[in-house]
Amino acid sequence: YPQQAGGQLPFVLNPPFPYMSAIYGGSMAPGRMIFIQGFVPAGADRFHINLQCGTSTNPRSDVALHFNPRFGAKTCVRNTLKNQKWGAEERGQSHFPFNFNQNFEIIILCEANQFKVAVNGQHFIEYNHRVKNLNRIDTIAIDGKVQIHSIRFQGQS
Ligand code: 9QG
Repeated sequence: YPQQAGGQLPFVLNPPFPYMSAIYGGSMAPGRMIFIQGFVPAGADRFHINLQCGTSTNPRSDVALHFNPRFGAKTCVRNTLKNQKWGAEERGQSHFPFNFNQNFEIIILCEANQFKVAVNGQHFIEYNHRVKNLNRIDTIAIDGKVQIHSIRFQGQS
């Protein structure tokens, strides 16, 4: 992979955790994908992947996509944080694709009007953009009870 100004690479192996980093290429854009490979430890309660608008914790940056598997409820909550307030949660799902002691691969694809999320090679959910200016979505953050093995960025804008 070519080294970019700033030293960022489109592939990160065994990233520091909790993880917060710039989205490779600058921001989300239609056609861009993020591949996240990880592992759910036994007894995990929850983890989340945030695609967000900056790195600020106080006040909190807007979160365009909060993707939040919860193992108690076996539900994957999706939401957006705007002006430090959560909106309406989306919880619809055909199945809960995560299990204790199992590896997973999450693919987040950005399209013009929505994100599409696949888990383990199978389409899982769509999420209509609530942060409409995709240029603002420049940061990925991951936290909670999960191990992250790799993060890879793909696709041109
Ligand atoms: O609980 O739900 C998603 O709608 C909240 C959680 C919050 C989100 C949110 O407390 O958790 O999952 O970033 C957060 O604030 C996290 C850790 C109604």
